[in-house]
Amino acid sequence: MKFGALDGGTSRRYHSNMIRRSLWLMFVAAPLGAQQVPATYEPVPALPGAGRPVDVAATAARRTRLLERLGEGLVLIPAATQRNLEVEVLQDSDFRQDNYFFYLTGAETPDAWLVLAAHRDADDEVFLLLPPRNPQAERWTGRKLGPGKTAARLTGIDVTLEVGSLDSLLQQLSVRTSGPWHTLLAGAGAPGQLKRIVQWTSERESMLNVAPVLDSMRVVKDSAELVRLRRAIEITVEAHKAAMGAVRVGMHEYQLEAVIEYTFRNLGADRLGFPSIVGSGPNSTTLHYDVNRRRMESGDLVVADIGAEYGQYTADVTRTFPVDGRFTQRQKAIYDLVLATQQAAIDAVRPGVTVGELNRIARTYMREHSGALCGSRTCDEYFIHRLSHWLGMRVHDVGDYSMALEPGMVLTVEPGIYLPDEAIGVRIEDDVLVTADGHEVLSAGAPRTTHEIEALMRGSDRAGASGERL
Ligand SMILES: [Mn+2]
Repeated sequence: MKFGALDGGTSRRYHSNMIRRSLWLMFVAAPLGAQQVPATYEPVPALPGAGRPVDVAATAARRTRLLERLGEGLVLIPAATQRNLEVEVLQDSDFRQDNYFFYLTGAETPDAWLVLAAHRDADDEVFLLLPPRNPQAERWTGRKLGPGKTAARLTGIDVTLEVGSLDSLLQQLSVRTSGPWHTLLAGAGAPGQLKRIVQWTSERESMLNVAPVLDSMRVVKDSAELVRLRRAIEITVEAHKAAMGAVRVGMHEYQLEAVIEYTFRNLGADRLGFPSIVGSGPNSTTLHYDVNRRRMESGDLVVADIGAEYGQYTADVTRTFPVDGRFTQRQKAIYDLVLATQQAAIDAVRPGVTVGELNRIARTYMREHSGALCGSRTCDEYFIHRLSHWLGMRVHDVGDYSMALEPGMVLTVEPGIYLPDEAIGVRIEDDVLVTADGHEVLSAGAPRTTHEIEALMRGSDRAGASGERL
């Protein structure tokens, strides 16, 4: 597999390179320009894509496509900014790159800028501006990607500059570039970046928001994106199997959450795509319940709506299973209606169909097959959320929901029925890739029918099962 584990010799080799490099630096007394990189510099595996190779042909193709769409003009994309752990008292210390910046560069460097210039009669230009490396700071933060040959090689962007030269670069480009300037007018997080953008905006006749164009590109995933998304989903599927195998009467929801998130991390997920929802009994009917503190009882259903993030892409898969390993007749009847509804919608996924049509197909199916299951009303009245959302670098990914499906789009299909009076909530969610002639269910590895779920749970040595076993 392309993104396999890094070979074991990496760290030692890195270490000896560090020593060699330090010695080399001692002999070169002349100050190194920030753009010069010692010839012995070798890439650290953690750069720039968290230890994973970046498909530089794919990121280059995305930049080219963007510039073709725009025709002429300038594009400024700021990276996410490094947060201050001491001041902001963060729960999670890790840096996460801005999705747009990552989409176009594959680089995880904070406080960087990407500048693209589309010319009508000349070749397009691409500039990556990076903070200069600071050996003192790197003793604390670890190796960063500074401007230079390594950055050029790892990102596929030939011209790398220091961030300090951003204003002068823009000044030069404004002379020889016609057409409007584009940037991310919403969501450019850092106050400093925002201030600069506002300043440039006031100096420009037109400053357009590039997000809608990028969003329309991001909604169709290329093959490099799908490699990462598939891995995120694979990891999430494993976590569901682990959760079904581990759940016991008397366990707390947070213990099941721990099994899930242990599995994520153990299989190389970078972080959670969103807070894990582990809702048992009455909590199974709360759509975004993520307190996860209840003790699970015999007869409960538990809804686990979870997603690992891998290489900036997140999965989103939901399974509902009985805490004691067996669905009651009533639970099975509700479950089977949700399952058949989901199948009806999945069967309809193919190019040309819209998300709105899928939603109608699902609701109609559920209504027509409700019988007396939900009392005097039909069950679709208890299906209180939407059927689908786009999936990608965000769990509710960018993209226009009125678009007809195209190959490469990835959406969730997730009907549910929630009956608070009976403490029964059932949601089944899968991640579906639109293909040229239909679809592929990327999360198909997670047990989905009551039969498959009960079989897995039976096989997980439940003799004398109790929470004390954990
Ligand atoms: Mn979802």
